Amino acid sequence: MPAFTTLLSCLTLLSAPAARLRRCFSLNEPALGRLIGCLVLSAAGGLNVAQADTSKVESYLQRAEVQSYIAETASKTDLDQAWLEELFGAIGRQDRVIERISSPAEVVLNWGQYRQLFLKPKRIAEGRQFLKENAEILAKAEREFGVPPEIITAIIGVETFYGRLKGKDPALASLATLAFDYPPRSKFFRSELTEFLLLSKEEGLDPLEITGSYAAAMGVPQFISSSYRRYAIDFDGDGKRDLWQSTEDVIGSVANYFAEHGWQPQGPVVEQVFPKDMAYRSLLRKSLKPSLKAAQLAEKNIRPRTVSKRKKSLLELETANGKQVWVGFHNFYVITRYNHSSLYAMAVYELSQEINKSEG
Ligand SMILES: [Ca+2]
Repeated sequence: MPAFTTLLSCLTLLSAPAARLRRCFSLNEPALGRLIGCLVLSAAGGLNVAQADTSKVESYLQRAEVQSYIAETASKTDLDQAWLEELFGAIGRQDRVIERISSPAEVVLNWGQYRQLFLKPKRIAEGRQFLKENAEILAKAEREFGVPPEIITAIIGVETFYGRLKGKDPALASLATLAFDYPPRSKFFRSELTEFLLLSKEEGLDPLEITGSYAAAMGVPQFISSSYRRYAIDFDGDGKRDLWQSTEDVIGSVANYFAEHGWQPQGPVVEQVFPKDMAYRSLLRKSLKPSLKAAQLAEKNIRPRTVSKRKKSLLELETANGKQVWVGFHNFYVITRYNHSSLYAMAVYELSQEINKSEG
């Protein structure tokens, strides 16, 4: 039932995996656009997602550019040429990855729709559970990195539904496909491919066994390879950084990621404001980076209750009931370092607030 499989994967896409949605936004490829693509595929008889294209395609080792990549990588790093040849001989192009990264952006979700996807009762309830079960580790992470338990939990909840949906695409083949068969982002993915190979060697992992999102975001917190190498930590002290199995490593690594990106302990995140007129609109900026001083906001009659000396940003979010206006503080910007989207940061923040409330 290939069509059914495809449809199922589409429905899963809508109901849960932030990992995929996240990629939708960070790679400028809205979820609904992809959903529509999926539905068109399934209506047409589709392709079997579960058994994607490995049998008929040529291996990457047969390609001249891959051979030069291997030679170059073996000379620039301490990765062994024969090992690389063996790996690339075992993998081929993943058409599904190309389809997913290049499907057209037909519909963009507004804040109201995006919020609905992530602020469901189940995700909130499981977040409270996660917070309770991991209270000690989360407290330790807060002591060491200054990042509150509910923010770490919300990231994990939005990314993979607390580790349940970590992605099933073969990471090496996906990265090779994006590096060698997707020219618009080949530079970035070639670099990630090398990072991935180095990571596998450093952590003693079999590159052919590792799975992740189609863009090879991996483990419970969905770190891409370069982030894994740079920011993952061994928080349970067993000598390995394991973002698949060790909840302690996952919590410590997310906290470390935030600390390294400048999270301000006890700092404000975001506050809704209620302007009386539209004058604020001249302060809206494309960039996520905070650039506004309190005086500039006050000039347009925006006076958040939260006092912060650091620069702020102003957000205008669409919902079914009209526009909302929010002031984003420095920590809001830090959340967007995890995924470059203000909607993502809003979802993480609101989920963190919800799971922090006591039940009932
Ligand atoms: Ca560990």
